[in-house]
Amino acid sequence: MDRQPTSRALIEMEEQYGARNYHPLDVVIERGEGVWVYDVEGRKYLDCLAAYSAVNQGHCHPRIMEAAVGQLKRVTLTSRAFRNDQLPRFYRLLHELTGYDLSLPMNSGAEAVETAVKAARKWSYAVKGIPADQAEIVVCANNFHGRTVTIVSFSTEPQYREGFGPLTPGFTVVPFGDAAALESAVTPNTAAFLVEPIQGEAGIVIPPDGYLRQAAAICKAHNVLFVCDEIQSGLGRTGRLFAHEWEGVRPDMVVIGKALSGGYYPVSAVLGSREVLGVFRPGDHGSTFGGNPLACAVARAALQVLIDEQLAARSAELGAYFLGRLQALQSAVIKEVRGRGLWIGIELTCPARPYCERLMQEGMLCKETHDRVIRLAPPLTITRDEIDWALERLQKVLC
Ligand code: IF1
Repeated sequence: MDRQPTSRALIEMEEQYGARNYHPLDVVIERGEGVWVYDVEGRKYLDCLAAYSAVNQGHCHPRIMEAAVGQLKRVTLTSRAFRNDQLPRFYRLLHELTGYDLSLPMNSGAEAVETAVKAARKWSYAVKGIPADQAEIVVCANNFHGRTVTIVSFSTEPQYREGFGPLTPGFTVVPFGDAAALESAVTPNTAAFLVEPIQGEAGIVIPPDGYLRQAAAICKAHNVLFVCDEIQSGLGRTGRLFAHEWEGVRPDMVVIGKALSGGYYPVSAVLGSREVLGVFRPGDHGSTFGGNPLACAVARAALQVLIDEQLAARSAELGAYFLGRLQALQSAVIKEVRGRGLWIGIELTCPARPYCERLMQEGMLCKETHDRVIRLAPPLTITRDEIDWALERLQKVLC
């Protein structure tokens, strides 16, 4: 076997042949196990990003691996022109776990968000009776829902939109957390309100208590679909199965992804009632890999791990501990520490990237967001001792 190139050689190779659509930290990961990842020189790091919450179950979880390897040996892809033995069980597990009548499986989170947009629009014409092509969807400023042209059409981040026009019309932007603004934005042609219960990319921004309840009530009053994007906030990350549960609301549609596969495979889905997802007729929508047997086998195992290892409860308990200890830090550069469950943002008074680079030198991998926020989102399998290990390094770098 040829010798493994050094990190430096691999970075140069990546820079030479790869499109420059990311600016990653210069750590070249070769192996992952649980909360730990190892670079090509064998250095060990605590992963405090968990691939943006796609690895809630920890890297290479053995139960998910077993399901994946087993399915790999049976059949991986049948297309939806035929049926397979994994999809019905995946559908049933999602129903049993969430109570939603139906689900529609896709691959990436953005594809699931696009699916929810199409479902909301079609529902608004077929059920609500909005005139053809007049459907409006309300979204929040500083949202992040993916990178397709339609989705970036309603982003308020100039970099995500610039140079990708012409953009898709039919979206209205309101301030996040402002229920009165939402009420004012609703018109007779409003099909849906699409929102992250906690905004991830914006920097772990938690809305005022009661906001989601007010939003749900406004949607109900105006016959507008309440749609929660739980791709990052869901599946245990904030200490409940879904972040919206903290406010006791029941969205008309929920969009999930990332940890739905435990990081093994792109798997996403939209959950909804029969009235809403029932608008799709055969041939309306789909994808080559959506609902494939490998994806479904992996997702079933990933969900079972979430349940059996009580990862949501762990996130609530250990997240409260982590947040409390961080809020007690005395640091001249910390402006605010906020979070819910094992999803924490440390907002600094200065750019966060240099601190992420110093934390990397200390063996901890985090990612800055929106320049000044250090985002902490370790796998939900992290232990209290490992949190203490992380706190020592955060104290050393930030205080
Ligand atoms: C990148 C962050 C960005 C998401 C929510 C939908 C999607 C995402 C709430 C789309 C994806 C990823 C995408 C990745 C970095 C990361 C991210 F928010 F997590 F930090 F970009 F903003 N809804 N978020 O968080 O899911 O199509 O990626 O499977 O694009 O750089 P996807």
